[in-house]
Amino acid sequence: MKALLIADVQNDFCPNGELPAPKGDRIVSVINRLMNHFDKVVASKDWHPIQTVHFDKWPPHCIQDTEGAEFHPDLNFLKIDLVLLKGTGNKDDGYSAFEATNHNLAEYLQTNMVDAVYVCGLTTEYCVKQTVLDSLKNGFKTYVISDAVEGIYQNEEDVPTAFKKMKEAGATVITSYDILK
Ligand code: VGL
Repeated sequence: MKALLIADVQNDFCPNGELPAPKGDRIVSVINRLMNHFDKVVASKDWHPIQTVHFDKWPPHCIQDTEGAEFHPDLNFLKIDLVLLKGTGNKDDGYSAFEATNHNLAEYLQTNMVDAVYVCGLTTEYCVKQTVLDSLKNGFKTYVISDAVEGIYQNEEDVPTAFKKMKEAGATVITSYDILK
């Protein structure tokens, strides 16, 4: 079974949000088209309390129950089977969807006989990268959909470096075309 794992396609990571990927909203229509091609679709949300050590490093973003923490309004959330909340404590960064506190993602995937995980979403250098690395550690065949992710680009080289690390760890980089064709 194949799962699409959508990382953090939330308002605060999109243009006009508190911690935007400059082109974050570009990937929403791509992701919507991909959803029908998978047995399971899971989506993570960064879901922070107002006070957290995470905000020592970052401007406050994706605060629980705020507009900024909602999915981008165009994301087809009706197709999402499971929503994972991460970064929910005040002492964790929660970059990886496998650190979700409301569900055990690895267990959910195993229970549903998923052997291949396809990761897309925001942001390439943080949540996407960390989720891909954890997916590999959990033994899943792991793909990154390169035109369905976007970065924050604090530093120009962070995105290429993230792709390099994911590949070195064993991830396969593909495009949405490889799935939709
Ligand atoms: C993220 C930067 C800061 C992410 C979270 O989920 O990708 N990026 N906090």
